[in-house]
Amino acid sequence: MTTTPPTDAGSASTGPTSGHLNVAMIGHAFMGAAHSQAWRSAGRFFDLPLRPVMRVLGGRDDVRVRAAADRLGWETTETDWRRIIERDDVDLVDICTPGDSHAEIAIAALAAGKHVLCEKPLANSVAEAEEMTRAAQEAASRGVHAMVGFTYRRVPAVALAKQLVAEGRLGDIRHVRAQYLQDWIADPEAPMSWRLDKDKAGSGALGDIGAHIIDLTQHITGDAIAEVSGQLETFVKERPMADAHAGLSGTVAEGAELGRVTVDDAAVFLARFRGGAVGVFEATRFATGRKNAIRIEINGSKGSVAFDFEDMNVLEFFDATEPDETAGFRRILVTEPTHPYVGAWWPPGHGLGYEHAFTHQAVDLVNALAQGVEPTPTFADGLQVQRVLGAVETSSDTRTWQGIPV
Ligand code: SOE
Repeated sequence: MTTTPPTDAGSASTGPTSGHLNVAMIGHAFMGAAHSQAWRSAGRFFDLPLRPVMRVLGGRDDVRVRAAADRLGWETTETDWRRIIERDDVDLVDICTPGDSHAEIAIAALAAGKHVLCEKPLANSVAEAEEMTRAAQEAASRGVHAMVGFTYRRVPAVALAKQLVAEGRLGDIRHVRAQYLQDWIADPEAPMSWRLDKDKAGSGALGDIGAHIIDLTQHITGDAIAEVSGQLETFVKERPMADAHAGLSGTVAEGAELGRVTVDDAAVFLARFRGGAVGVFEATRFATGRKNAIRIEINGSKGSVAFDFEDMNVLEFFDATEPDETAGFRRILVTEPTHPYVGAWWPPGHGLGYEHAFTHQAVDLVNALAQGVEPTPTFADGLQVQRVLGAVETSSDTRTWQGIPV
């Protein structure tokens, strides 16, 4: 099962250029909106072998899910995700719910023969991620595929950094320096939300944003973290409860009770990579003034790259093989049509934003499915990141270095 015949052609699909990919999405908050715009725009800016059709949106509250479907462009709605995976007119299930439901939905969808795109982190625990990976591997043998949404891989400057490393322009990698800095809960009065509840989210800054820099650094370097020594901290232990459907900027109800924060506010760790590089990682929601600063610097024997998402159309590159007189970090404006993904968009210098990486993710997923190849990052990649997250937590609890099983 991969394609559905196009309804307007009135006959069975005759090849990869004529089919549709019927998408169902579950969840319609911040990530749901980001994924919706990706499904809307992917086939309009990129030449795709299958046309994504936004068939059905899932959400628990009928009124809210209908309003979201109208706003975001979905044809129909369902209030029970189980009905979604039973539908014959759904080829792919896009999971944009909190982490506590990822495993159950993904495993059931794969068993029902639906491809799956699952938001990061893959799961709330290593055990769940292992189960999901087993389900994905079994499904792959039936031609049904699963992908985890480490979206920032598809930012053009990040893709260019990976390309430079793969071409050997950095030589042997020695240092990995990675930070993911936000400040949306630095104010102790910022409301309690599901992202601060361990049962819902699995962990705090560590899993929500630390997972991104773990994935990004491993992706760019092509290497894997071998061991970690970590420290987690929760600065604000109780917060006023938010309105029921609060997102990142939720509001506090009048006279709200206090709720207990059960996750980390900040996570820092040292890492050793299998290839010999050493790494320093920091993920926090308390870096006042930093809104979404994903900063990655990688130093190799022949050069370095540096990236900051708050200036996301730029990649800094230092080529140590150039003469000392003229060598220096250069700012590459990653907006040329020859840069990864950029050719489908605007003329040089016009720049892309946060949402474009989600579109690129949808494009790569559709292309992989049409070609019958495994889309990446796979659930196995998501599991490996989950193992690093688990090791950082154990390390922080036990004050010991922890190895990451292969
Ligand atoms: C919240 O911290 C969040 O929305 C993350 O969950 C996303 O993965 C990241 O893209 C932006 O910040």
